[in-house]
Amino acid sequence: MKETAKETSKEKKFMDWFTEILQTAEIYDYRYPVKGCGVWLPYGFKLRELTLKILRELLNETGHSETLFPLLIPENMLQKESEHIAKFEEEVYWVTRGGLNDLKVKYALRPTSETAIYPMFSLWIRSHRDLPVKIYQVVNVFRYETKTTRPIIRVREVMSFKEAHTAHATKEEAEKQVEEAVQIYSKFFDKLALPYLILKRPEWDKFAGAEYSIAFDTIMPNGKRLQIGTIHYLGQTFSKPFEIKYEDVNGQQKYVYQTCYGISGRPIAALIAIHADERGLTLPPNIAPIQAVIIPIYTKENREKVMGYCKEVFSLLKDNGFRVKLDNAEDETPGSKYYKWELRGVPIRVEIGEREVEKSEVTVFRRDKLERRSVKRGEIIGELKKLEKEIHLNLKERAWGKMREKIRLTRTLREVIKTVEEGKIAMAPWCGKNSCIKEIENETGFNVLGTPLNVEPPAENCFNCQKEAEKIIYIGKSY
Ligand code: P5A
Ligand code: ZN
Repeated sequence: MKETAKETSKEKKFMDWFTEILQTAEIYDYRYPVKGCGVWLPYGFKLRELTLKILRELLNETGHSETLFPLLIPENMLQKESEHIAKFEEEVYWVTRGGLNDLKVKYALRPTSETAIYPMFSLWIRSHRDLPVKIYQVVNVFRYETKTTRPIIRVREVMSFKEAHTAHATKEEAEKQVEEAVQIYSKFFDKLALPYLILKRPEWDKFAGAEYSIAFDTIMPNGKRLQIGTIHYLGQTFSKPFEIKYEDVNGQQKYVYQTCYGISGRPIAALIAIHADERGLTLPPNIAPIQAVIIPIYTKENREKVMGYCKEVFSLLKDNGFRVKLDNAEDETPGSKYYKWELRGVPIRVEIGEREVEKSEVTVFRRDKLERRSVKRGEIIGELKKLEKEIHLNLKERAWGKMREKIRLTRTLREVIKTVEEGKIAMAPWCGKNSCIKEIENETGFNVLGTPLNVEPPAENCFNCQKEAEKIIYIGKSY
């Protein structure tokens, strides 16, 4: 479907801004000479690492074990499950040569790791006592994306792909695992102060090989949906071709039930775009590489006195577990330092000059609300800890508010189209029949995003066929 010129230029403007800010804030440089590949810069790497740490903790504390599988997948393994290969075929990179020799068996660069992990599951799982298996890995995956590539959002080498894979004795246990994954991912996105919709994807948008897929979607500032995580119930789709069997308590051989779920770098793209303002990024304190930056303001005469005090405050913050930086660069004005760290999203700035030293206090500036206030020296730690919580809460509430503003309840197809064309996401009562909405994607170029879980049927008629509605459906533009 063709986008109108106006929409294209709006999208281009947003992407230009996004690409530019990633670079100037020293997060990610998209100028690498391979399409769809970019470089995580030191500051961005730290942000990525802190984000990863949160997810690792959530997975570890719920009984997932970290593993590491090879990058290469032999062709016959990748092809073992027919639906899976049918969808991934056009996105796979192949290794066909080793040095000077043509390889007898081609190797795929993993586009995801089901077909790397499940042959090993079939060796490891023998008895009901081996179950459940809950593992995850953090790896690079390669997808020869045919849609327009975008920095971090749609790349061909997905870095830090966090994928979990589980195996269970029964369908019930596997579906319980899906629920646990929904809880884990909800907590994860809450910690990034990201708003989300949890939607069951329509039949035609399921993961390759899944019985059903549940996705976390957020809405970018330009109104487009960005999928930031997915959870798939696989049933026995893979366990049968891969022969992943166990002996139950009665000595019978049974196929396991499986789930898998994954998150890429997209949440970082989302939190950068969603929390940003005209001055640049605003990072939630729990993942900010620098949580507080101290800026000394001095003249030739009082330099030593001010710097001495700054160093004391620096040590105080450091000793109390803050990720703190004292910006003591000589050749920059305080103003240009403010500008630099605001752009990079440092949530708290501590300004120290003659006045602060004399009064034994500091001036604290919060990045999210752009507000300043004085804090007594003896109260710095308590106040800054409190402030971090306030900033997190404010960012989270502001972002949820902005997302809600972008969703509109619509009752007719005309309203749906109007809403989405205005750059919003439409929410509509729907009869629940795929045949009713199947053509909408082709006719409008919009995406059917899915239905929310556990929502009562609305007492209204389907926006399209006017029959009784059974579900709510979300429709919008998407990355
Ligand atoms: C779940 C983990 C899977 O691959 N296998 C293992 C399952 N699901 S998925 O939906 O295909 O991908 C998981 C998440 O990765 C993000 N993603 C991408 N991010 C950036 N660039 C890409 N090219 C890309 N492709 C997928 C999506 O956010 C998805 O939720
Ligand atoms: Zn209908």
